[in-house]
Amino acid sequence: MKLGLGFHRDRISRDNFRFARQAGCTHVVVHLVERIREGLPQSADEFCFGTTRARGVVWSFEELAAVKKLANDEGLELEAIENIDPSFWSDILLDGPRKQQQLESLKGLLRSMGRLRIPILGYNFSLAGVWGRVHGPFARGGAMVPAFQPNHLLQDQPLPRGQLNNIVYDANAPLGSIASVSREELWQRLAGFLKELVPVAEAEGVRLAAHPDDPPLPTLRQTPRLLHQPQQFERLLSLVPSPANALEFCAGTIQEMAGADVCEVADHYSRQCAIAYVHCRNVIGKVPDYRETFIDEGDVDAPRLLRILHRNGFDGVVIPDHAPQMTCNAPWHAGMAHALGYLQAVLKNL
Ligand SMILES: [Mn+2]
Repeated sequence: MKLGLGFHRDRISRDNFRFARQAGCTHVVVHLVERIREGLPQSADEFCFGTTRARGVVWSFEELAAVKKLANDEGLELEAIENIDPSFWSDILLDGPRKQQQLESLKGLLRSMGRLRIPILGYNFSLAGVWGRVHGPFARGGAMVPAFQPNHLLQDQPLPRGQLNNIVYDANAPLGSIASVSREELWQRLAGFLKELVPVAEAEGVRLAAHPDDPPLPTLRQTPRLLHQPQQFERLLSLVPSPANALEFCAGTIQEMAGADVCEVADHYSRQCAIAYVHCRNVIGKVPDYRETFIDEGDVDAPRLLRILHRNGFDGVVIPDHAPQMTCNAPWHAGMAHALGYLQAVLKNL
């Protein structure tokens, strides 16, 4: 198993890649969605991640090549691109008129990734996305982390038009909320997406890796969520059986699922070789009331989890996903260094 670190676009830099290498990483994962806070429409609430700068034009071969080169220059491999910009697939998620055009663009992205040997595209087939969490000093010693707290009024706030995955992709969208969609219809949309993209991914040697819905509630913002219970991964995998139809195994989100034991889930899906890569973070509690924690405490027994994955032959990349922000001049870096040191020790002693 290999150690990696994930970077949002604004953290992709030579120094940060060097930091990852120094902390023992051999791999990196990048989020390329460029989110800005300026120009947010009135419909955006306090949880909104921002507006995307992309206008539906997928990341170019040259852009991906530059990120890969930066990683390689620092002795790192680029393992995955994590998350699809909402402007790339708004009509795939919403079944809009530009769906086919967007599918073709995403096939182009997979071809670029294949040429560059970037092995994984992580995605979250979700309308509301990661939304509604509060940030506070809820972890050990008052370290800052996200938490989710029961609030039914909040959870039912409708999803405004022009927003998907908790990002504004069309700041000029008309007022009002998105058209309602049934759970089965959303499964059909996911099936359509996979039927088009999985064969291309397979031919290119790229794996599509589905992240579960975080928070894992059955519905959020009046929209259904498809991956909020572990057995739903089975349905996803059976839609288009292929090594290229795989999971982004988020230990934290899975442990947050009602009734789920993340070690059992890891055992089940790693036996099927369905796991493309792992987010290893920790959490206390379950939906609708949980908070993130340091990797060494909480409900996920990370050493046991990683031993199970190892025993079942998983040899991919593990990244910390999120880590509590520690009180110092570099809260993100300190939190990640702590998580990476812990994971490195566990991986050396499997
Ligand atoms: Mn995750």
